[in-house]
Amino acid sequence: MTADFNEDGVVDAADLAVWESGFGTGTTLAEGDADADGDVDGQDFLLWQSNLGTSAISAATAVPEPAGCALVMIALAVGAGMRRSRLVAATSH
Ligand SMILES: [Ca+2]
Ligand SMILES: [Ca+2]
Repeated sequence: MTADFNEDGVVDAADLAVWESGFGTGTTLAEGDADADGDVDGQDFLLWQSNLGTSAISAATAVPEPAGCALVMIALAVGAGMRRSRLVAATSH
């Protein structure tokens, strides 16, 4: 599975922007559906976050502050997000 929504070969903030645009309404990979279950939700964000963690780009520098705050709220809403956030933070410092 991949969270490369815009299919440019890297998982980065541009893909997050695609996910944000498709959140709640998208149904395809190009709209942010990373796990191919026909919706764009928190699970797809977690996949994006997981894919991002394996690249050289850290979420802290790639995501503008307002978007970062919104994403933290979304991560809290889906529950499992917090642990992954800490893992990303731990590996990017
Ligand atoms: Ca991409
Ligand atoms: Ca999905």
